[in-house]
Amino acid sequence: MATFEKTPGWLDWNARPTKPEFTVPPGSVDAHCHVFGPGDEFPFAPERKYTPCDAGKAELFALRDHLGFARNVVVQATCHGADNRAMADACRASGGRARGVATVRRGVSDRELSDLHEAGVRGVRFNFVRRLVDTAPKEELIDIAERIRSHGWHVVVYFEAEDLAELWDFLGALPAVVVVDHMGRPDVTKPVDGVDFELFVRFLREHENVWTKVSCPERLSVEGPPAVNGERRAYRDVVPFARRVVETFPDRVLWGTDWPHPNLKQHMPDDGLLVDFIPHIATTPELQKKLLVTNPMRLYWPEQNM
Ligand code: 0GY
Repeated sequence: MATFEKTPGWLDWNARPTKPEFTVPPGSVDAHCHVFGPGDEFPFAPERKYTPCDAGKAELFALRDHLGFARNVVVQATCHGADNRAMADACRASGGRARGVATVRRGVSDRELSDLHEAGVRGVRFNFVRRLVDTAPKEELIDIAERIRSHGWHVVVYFEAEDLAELWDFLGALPAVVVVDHMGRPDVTKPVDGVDFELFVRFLREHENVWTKVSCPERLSVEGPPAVNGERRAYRDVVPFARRVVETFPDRVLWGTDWPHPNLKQHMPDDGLLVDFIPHIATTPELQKKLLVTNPMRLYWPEQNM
């Protein structure tokens, strides 16, 4: 019997994704994905806001191979709080083919940080999305950002578009590379050159240490069509936003599947069809190589000097 009961209405990941038509460049990195448990081995955190289905490292690595990727960046999911064991275990078991992004609290010891680094962790995640976490106070986050400097780690941040103005000064002052999840979650029903998205583009333009993931069209899309039932031109309403960012900041963008896709309510994407979204937002082999290989390698495997 499973130890944990899933949040009602939970959508499980797709166990039979199609093969993408788009062939990703050799050495491609899925730079945003998670592991969930399995709960019997790595219990979910008491402070979690949702309880997912299990989604372990073996299934993640099988998906990596099926989609044609070489590497993963496993981002600590909020359902595990600051207990990084499942994520670190996946990194350790990957044979050097996965790096990680951890969640840590202020009391984290130097020894714990060193152990995480040794497992493959190269960043911490600061989460400002209220439905997912009770966000830590900014002084605590500044403290953590200082502590990770000696390891050369970066900071991954997740926030909603309406919070950017308030977070601008705080994020802009972080003493590290800052990677914004999912383009800061734009409202794609608004114009791509409208005030809101312009603010996000300006944030990247004015801060050369800020990168972003052009990921999660399945969360941002309003009109779709979704990446299901063979749809190879999915999430067309998100394309102009992601394409603008890729073309404006080609050296500061990352892409990831977001497998196993927590908290989706309407549909679960077919990850093969999701990969077919990539050539619509990175339209040349040069842009595709930067997005999928050169940029993530610079950030997560800098010693390999691509
Ligand atoms: C994502 C998005 C979400 C969740 C998490 O750690 C998480 O729980 O990141 C979300 O619900 O929007 O990037 O996986």
